[in-house]
Amino acid sequence: MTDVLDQLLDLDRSQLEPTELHELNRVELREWLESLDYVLASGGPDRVKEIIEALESHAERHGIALPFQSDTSYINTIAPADEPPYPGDLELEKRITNMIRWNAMAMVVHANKESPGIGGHIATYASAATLYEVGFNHFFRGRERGPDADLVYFQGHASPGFYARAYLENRLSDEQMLNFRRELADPRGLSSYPHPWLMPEFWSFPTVSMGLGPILSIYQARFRRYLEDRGLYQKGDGKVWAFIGDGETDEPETLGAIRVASRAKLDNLVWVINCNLQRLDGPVFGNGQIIQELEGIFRGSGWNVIKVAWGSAWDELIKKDTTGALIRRFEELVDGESQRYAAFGGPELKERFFNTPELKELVSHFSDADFNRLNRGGHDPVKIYAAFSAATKHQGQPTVILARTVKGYGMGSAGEAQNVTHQQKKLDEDEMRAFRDRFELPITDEQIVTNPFYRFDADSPENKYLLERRAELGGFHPERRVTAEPVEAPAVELFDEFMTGSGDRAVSTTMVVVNLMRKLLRDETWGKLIVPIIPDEARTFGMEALFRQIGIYSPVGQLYEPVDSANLLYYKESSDGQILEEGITEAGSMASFIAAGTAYANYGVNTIPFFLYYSMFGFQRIGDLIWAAADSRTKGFLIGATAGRTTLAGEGLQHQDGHSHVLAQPVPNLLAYDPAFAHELAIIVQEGMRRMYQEQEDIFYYLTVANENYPQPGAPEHLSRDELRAGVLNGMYLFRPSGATGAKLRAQLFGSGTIMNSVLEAQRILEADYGVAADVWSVTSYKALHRDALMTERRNRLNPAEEPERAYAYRALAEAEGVLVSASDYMKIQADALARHLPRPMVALGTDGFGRSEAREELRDFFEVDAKHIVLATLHALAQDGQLEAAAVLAARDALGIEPDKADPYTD
Ligand SMILES: Cc1ncc(C[n+]2csc(CCOP(=O)(O)OP(=O)(O)O)c2C)c(N)n1
Ligand SMILES: [Mg+2]
Repeated sequence: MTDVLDQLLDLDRSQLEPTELHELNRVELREWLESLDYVLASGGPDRVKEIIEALESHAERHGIALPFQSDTSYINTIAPADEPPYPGDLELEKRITNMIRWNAMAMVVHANKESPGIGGHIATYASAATLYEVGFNHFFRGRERGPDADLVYFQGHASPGFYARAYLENRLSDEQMLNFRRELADPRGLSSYPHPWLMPEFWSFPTVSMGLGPILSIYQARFRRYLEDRGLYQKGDGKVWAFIGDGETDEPETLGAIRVASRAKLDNLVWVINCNLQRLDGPVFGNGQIIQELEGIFRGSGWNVIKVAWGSAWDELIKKDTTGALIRRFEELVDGESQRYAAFGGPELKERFFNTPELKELVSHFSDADFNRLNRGGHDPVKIYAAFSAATKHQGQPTVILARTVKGYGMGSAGEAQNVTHQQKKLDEDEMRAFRDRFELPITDEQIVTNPFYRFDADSPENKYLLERRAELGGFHPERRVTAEPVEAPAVELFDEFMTGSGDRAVSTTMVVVNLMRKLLRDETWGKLIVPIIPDEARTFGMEALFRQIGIYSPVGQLYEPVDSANLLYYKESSDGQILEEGITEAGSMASFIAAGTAYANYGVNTIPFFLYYSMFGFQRIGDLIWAAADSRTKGFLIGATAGRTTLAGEGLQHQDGHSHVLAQPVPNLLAYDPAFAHELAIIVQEGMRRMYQEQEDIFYYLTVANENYPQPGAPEHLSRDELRAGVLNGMYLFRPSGATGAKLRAQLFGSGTIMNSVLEAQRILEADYGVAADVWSVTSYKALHRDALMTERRNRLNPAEEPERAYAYRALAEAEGVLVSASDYMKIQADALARHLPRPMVALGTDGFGRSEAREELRDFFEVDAKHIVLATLHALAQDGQLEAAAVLAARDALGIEPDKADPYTD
C-alpha cells in the first residue's frame, strides 16, 4: 500500500476533500486491479472467475444489488490472438465469392429487365455472401458425411446467392438461371425462395416466411437428438445451421423458443444472425444497437454468443486504444448513425465517428484509403472462420453468431446501406460496371449487356477449388435427397377391433384415436416410428397412460422422483422416451411435427408424427406453420381434438372450433376428415399410413376428433368392406338407409362428426312423426368430395367433346331420392361449396358464429344443428320442392318447439 493511501484510509471518507477522495478512489481501484492481474497471472482465467463470483455473492450478502448487465463490451468476442489460422486460400475464395455476388445480382437484374415487377432481392445476399462462403468452403458438411452431415436453413431472401453458387458448381443451367422466378417457363425456372414443394431436389426448408426458419431449426436440432437418443439414427457431429435476418428477430417465432434450445443443451445448433442493421423499410433498431440487444437476450437465455462486429483492420486501433475511448465510442454509437458510414463511406466515418481529440489521435496516421478498409466483421473471412470454428466446437449450449454486415454490400450508389436497398432490383449498365470494377471481375462490357452470367473454366483454379472443397465436405448444399425406403402399412386386420361396435359402452372418437395409436405403438414395425406430440394436453385427451408406457422424452432422463411415482400411470421422463411433451406451445409442437414428418428426407428415417392438440389452437393460430409443413412435404397426422363448436361444451368462444375444416381447405396436399365413428377412423389412419409411407406420397392428414361419448356402431352391414372403405376415404357413404320403404316423401340426410347423432335422431323423427323416409349418409370429408367435384368439372371443361363424367358425390346420390339436407359442427360453407355439384339443391346446417359456454343440448339448439332443426330443414326443403304445404311445415315448427324469433347464432 502506498503511504498516501495509508493516510487516507485512516480518515473518515465523508471528511475528505474532493481531490483527496478522488485520489483515494483511484489508488484503491488500482490496488484491486493489480490484485486481479496477479491472480490472472498465477491462477489463470478460471481462478479469476471464481474470485469474481465469490466477490459478487459476498457483496449480495451485504445487501448490495449489483447492476444487471447481460451484454458484453461492443467488441468481437474472440480476441485476435485466439483466432485460428485460416485454412483456405483467401485469394481464391475471394474471387469465387465475388463471382457468386455477381451472378446473384445479375440474375435478379436480368429477371426484372425481362419482366419488370417479377421481383427478387440483391441486398440480402450481398450482405451475407462472405458468411455463407466461409460455411460452404469450410463447414457445411454434405449428405455423404452420414451422421456428421449438417442441415442448413438458408435465409429465404438470399436465395439468388445459392442459385449463383449452384450455377458455378454446374448444378444449374444458364436457362434455369435466366428463368429465375419463371417457374412456368420452359425450361422450368427457379423458385423465388426455398420451396421443397417446387424444387424438391434442391430445397429442404422453406424459410421465407420470417420467423419460421428459426423456430423450425431449434426443433430440428432437438429432434435430431431425439432420433439419436432413441437409437433411430446414428449419433454424429452433424449440426443444424440457421441463417437469420436481424429484422427477422422481431418475429415472436424467432425468439420465442430460444430457451428450448438452451434447456436441451443443443450444442448441435448454430444460428448466424446477419446483422446488417437494416430490414425492409429502414434500420432494425436505429436508436439503439441490435447486436447488443440480441446479445443480452441470448446470453440471458443460456446461449453461447459470439459477436463478429469488427473486421481485422480495426484490430490495430482497438489494441492501441489504452484508454477505452474507442470501445466507449462503439458503445454509444447507435445503428442509425453507423448506417451512414456504410452508406457514405470513409470520409463520413472519419468525420463523424472519430469525433474527439482522443479518437482523432488514434487515426492520425490514417490515409483516406485506410478509413475505407475499416470493415465490418461479417465481411471478414478470418473473423467469420474463427467464429464458426468456435461455434462448432462449443459444448453444452447452442451458439448464436451475431455478425455485423452492410446491407447491399458492394451495390454502391445502387443501394449500399440505403433504406431502399432491400427492394432494389434494377441496376443500370453504369451501376453494373461499377459493381464489376469493385469486385475486380473478369467480365467485359459486352457480356454485361448479353448473357450476364459467368462461370469459371473447368480447369481453372477457382473451379477446381470450389468443387474440391465441396467434395471434401461430403457433397453440395442445398440438396434434398430422399433415401428412406417404403415401409409396408399395417395390415387392415390390425384394426379389426375398431370395425365392430362398442355395444352399450360409450366411447369418444378421441378415445378411439388414442387406442389406435396404442395399437400402433405395440406393432413391431411401426411401434418405434410413431412420434406422439402433445402441447400439455395429454390428460384432456385421456392419453396419460402413455406417459408410463412409452415415456416422455428428456435428454437428461428424470433427475427427480415424480410426485405421482406411486401411481401406476406416473409422469415418466426418460432419455429414450417416445412422447414429445412440448409444453404449451402449438408452434413448437408444429415445428416438431415438421421435423418428425420430414425425417424420411433429412435422415432417411420414416418417423410418423401424431400431433394431438385442441383443434381451436391449430389452423387459426399456427396456420403459417401448417402451410410450411405442406411446402416441406411433411407426412403425419394432425389430430384436432376436442373439436366441434357445439361438442366442446362449457368452454366458450375462444375454445369452440367450428371452422378449422374451412381453414384446412386451402392446403393442397392436406387431406381433412371429420369422422363420426371408430370404424371410419381406423380406415382413414390405415390408408393414411399406406399412402404416406408405403406409396411414399407427400401428403398429410387432418382429423378432427371429439370428446363426446356415445356407443360406436361398428361397420354397417349393408356394405361390403371394400365399399365401406371406398366410401369413407372418398368422403361419403350410406351409413343407415331408411327402413320405411313405402313412404312417399323422401330425404337424404348428411351427417358428420358428432352431429351424426342428431342426424340419426332426425331420421327417426321424420319417419315416425312425418312419414318421411330419410337415408342417412356419413360425410367423412367435405374437402375430399369438393376436390373430386372440382377435378371432374375441370376434366369435362377441358374435354368438351367427351362423355362428361360425374363427381363421386353426384354418382353416390344418383339413385337416392328426395331432398338433400346436411348438418355438421362446422360452418355451412363446407356443404354449400359442394352443393352445386350435386343432382339437386342441398340445405346446409352448420355452426356459423361465435361459440359460448353452455351444455351440448343447448348449444345445438342455439346453432340449429340438433335433430329438431334438421327435421324442420327437411320439411321446409320438401315444401320448397312443392311436395308439402307450407302450413304443414309451420305446424311442425310449432310442434317441434322452435321459436321463429330465436336468436341468430351468426349475429348474436
Ligand atoms: C412473416 C413475414 N413478414 C414479412 C415479410 C416480408 N419481408 C421480407 S424480407 C423483409 C425484411 C427482412 O429484413 P431482415 O430480416 O433484416 O433481413 P435482411 O434482408 O436485412 O438480411 C420483410 C419485412 C416476410 N417475408 N415474412
Ligand atoms: Mg437485416
